[in-house]
Amino acid sequence: MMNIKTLNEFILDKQHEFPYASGDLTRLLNDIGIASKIINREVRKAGLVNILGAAGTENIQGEDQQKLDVYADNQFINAFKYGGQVCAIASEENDDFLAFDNEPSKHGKYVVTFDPLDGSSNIDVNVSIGTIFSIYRRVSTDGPAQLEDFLQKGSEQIAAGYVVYGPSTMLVYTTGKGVNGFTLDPSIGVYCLSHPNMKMPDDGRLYSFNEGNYNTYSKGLQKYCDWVKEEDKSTGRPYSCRYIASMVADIHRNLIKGGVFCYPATAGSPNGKLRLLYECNPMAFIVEQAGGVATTGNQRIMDIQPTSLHQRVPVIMGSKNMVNKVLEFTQQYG
Ligand code: AHM
Ligand code: MG
Repeated sequence: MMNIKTLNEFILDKQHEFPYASGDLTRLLNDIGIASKIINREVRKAGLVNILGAAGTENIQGEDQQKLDVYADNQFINAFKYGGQVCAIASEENDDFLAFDNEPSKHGKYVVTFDPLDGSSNIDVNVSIGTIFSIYRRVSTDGPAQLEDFLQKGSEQIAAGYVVYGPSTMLVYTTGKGVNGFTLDPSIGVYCLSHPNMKMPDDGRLYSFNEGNYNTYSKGLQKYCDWVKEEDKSTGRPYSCRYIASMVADIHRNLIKGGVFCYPATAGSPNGKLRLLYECNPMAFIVEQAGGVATTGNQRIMDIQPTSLHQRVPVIMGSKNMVNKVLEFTQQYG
């Protein structure tokens, strides 16, 4: 037998870590893996859309072409709707949450929030994009799921993860017991454990800010952006700027190499750009589980009490010492 641990085997092996586990979470995580492989197949054809038919038109087989983010959204909704474990979902693509009324899913004990295809500006230019998901236990007791099921703090997450569609496709997830990464072997269509027990370095030399917004940053962040460019041997400065504009890919790289990612409040978006429920909380859970820090600048991301589905929050996350350095500047200069 080859020394390969597949995602399915791994999830099953871990089931015993949860007392009274019924296998529901195991099935749910497996469903997410399958949906992500279907999305991956479409993402890999993205550049062919002009040949096969543009979004909103029919391709040469007479099938409707959907925009990739809508396609990904539908794949996940169907996976959850017919999976049986999830009673309701909320996603970036839908204004309101969606409570399933079919058997057996309407009795599912979980709700899921997700961003089906994040970094959408990168789809058309063949640059990495990602999927982000977050799983909670429903808190309402009967009938269809309620808004309160979704407005739970990030600290209540049962599991979270992301898929990055890069040169290879990787699924990274946590259930609160460390972070593990799986790479899709496209030849056999199986995710294989490639990055066991991922740990974010405490230090790094990469900073991931959209510095085009510099003029609208707070004084403290401007000072930090100036500081990273100074020459200083002892701290390895100047640091390198790395910014893909796909949150998943930026944080994935920083998780492996060490770095700090920031999407702060700007003049145009006083709460930042990124959404708490399906972008910041799941990525914060992963980052913290890997030993990093995720904060708004004033508060731990996962301690925020959400007030609405599509709420935005400023975010600074990454290597512990790098985030703390940013906070030194924001605390000193505001
Ligand atoms: P999207 O949900 O519309 O794709 O936007 C989210 C993305 C993040 O992946 C990324 O971190 C950010 O937007 C980049 O924004 P900007 O182009 O303003 O730097
Ligand atoms: Mg998004």
